[in-house]
Amino acid sequence: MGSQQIEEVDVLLVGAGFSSFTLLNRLRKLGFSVRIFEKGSAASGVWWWNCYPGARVDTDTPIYQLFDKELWEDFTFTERYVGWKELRRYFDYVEKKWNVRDHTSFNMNVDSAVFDESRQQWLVECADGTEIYARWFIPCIGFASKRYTPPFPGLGNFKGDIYHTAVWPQHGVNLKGKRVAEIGTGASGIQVIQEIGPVVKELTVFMRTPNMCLPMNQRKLDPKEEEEKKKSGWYEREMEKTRHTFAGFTYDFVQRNTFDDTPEEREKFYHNLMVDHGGFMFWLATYKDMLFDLKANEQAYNFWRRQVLKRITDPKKQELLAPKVPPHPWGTKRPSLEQRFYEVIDQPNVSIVDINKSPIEEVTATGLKTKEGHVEVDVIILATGFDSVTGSLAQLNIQGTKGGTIADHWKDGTRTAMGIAMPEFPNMFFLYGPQAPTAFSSGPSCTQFQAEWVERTFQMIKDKGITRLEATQESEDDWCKRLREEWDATLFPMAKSWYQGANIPGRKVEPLNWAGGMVEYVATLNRSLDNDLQGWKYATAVQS
Ligand code: N01
Repeated sequence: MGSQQIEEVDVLLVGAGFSSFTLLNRLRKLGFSVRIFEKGSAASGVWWWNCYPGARVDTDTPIYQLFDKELWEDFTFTERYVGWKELRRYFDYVEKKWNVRDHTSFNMNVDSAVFDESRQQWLVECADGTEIYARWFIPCIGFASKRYTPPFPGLGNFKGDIYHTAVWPQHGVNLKGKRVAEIGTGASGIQVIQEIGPVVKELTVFMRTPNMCLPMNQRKLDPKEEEEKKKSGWYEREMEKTRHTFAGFTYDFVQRNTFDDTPEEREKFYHNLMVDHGGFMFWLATYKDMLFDLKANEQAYNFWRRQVLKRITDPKKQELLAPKVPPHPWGTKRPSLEQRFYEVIDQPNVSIVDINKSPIEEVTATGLKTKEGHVEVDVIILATGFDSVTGSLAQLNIQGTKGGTIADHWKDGTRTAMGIAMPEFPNMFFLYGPQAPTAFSSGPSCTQFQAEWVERTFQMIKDKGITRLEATQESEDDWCKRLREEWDATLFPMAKSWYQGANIPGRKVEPLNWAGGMVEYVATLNRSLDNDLQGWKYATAVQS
């Protein structure tokens, strides 16, 4: 195809979820032409792909949405923690209200991008051969778009159905009365187990690490009450709070250490967080030393364990799900929010195979074989997660100015400038990706704050007539150093978690998320603009 026929835009956004929607609205208001390419056939990002039974958010209403009064004034969520179906309705609503569809092409699987020095533009190509030139290229593909399937021997021989939670069939799956094997107890696994346990005939959970789940305390929201809250300014106040906390939630660590309180005070405090409030408060609104000090952490684990044991009757399951000795410090792997998980897994039709003791030796035509024997099943559900955080970007063939791809740039370890850009990849930003607060934050908050920074940057691009903007090597070096220091000060390195890539065999184990908190992250981003693009090199139309 001749270059004259290729469409040109100012900005190409990849992925149709929170990040790209908020950017689209901001950048087109500044006068840039913007286009979204989305791989799926509708918007909603991860909620398009992860439509498995029970999939829902772990952030409370009203902060799991775009922070825009024009939007929340006319849309009221019905639950404290929203499910995937309602999120899809929400994205539909935003699409119409913001006229997103005119700017979006669906079923566009971007698989390569090359920076064309002569034009100072990215040439982006999709799997179907569609090409587009974009001066600015912004992948908004999140941290969980490359699913992970462990190479279980014989998986291809299984004659029943196999489903991965991250590509669940859009038409749903009827599991009633079936014998099901479920592998994985991360957020997806926990949600699936508690949802399907009551309807399947037999459920066998193949578990490697118990999840230290927290009660979600889910509830329906009263529409009238929500309207009142909107009128009273509560929604604005909640959204404002997210700007001042470690993880972009509405709550934060207290300014006390664990042993500042007496045992009785501590018990009462923990109870209030975990049992009365529920959600992530026991993780993110607790004593400020919990994720830094092992002794403090032990106190949290012991309280958590006592609560969980009350809900399980089977002694074997008790020890597997809440062992005396924790597999890692509490909260250093993502705790999942559960609704009735412990009661469901305690049911007689649900069994657990500890695959540390009895690894999956083989998947046969009719089931799974371990040292304990052969389990016959009709369906296998893989809730085995993702090549998280870096996998989304590294799987694309995005080539920088020195010819290497992002995967090449990261061959000795992940490197970014402020978790938003990289040297050698000019005119490219990425949101909700590696080395940002990403997995240590509420997604809509993180993307909102990054998008605000991108908007400010584009205002500067417009004002100065910038045609090329690239992070400096010093900026990347500095960020990697700071990122490592923040990480090493915490207990996170002690868990074999996807936070540091340890879930993928052979992958380098390294910090993939910024553990220094949202406030410092946003301040760092803003400092670079306040100091006249410190950490960036740029060219203007006249120079280029
Ligand atoms: O993935 P995971 P996920 N053999 O990686 C196990 C977001 N999310 O899809 O812990 C056997 O957490 C693995 O075991 P182990 C959210 O941020 C949010 O559940 O490594 N098992 C683990 O149990 C979330 O945290 C929601 O020992 C193997 C499981 O598979 C993130 O996405 C809902 C194995 C994978 O868990 C990822 O969640 C869903 C093997 N070879 C997802 N390899 C919300 O609620 C892996 N496992 C918002």
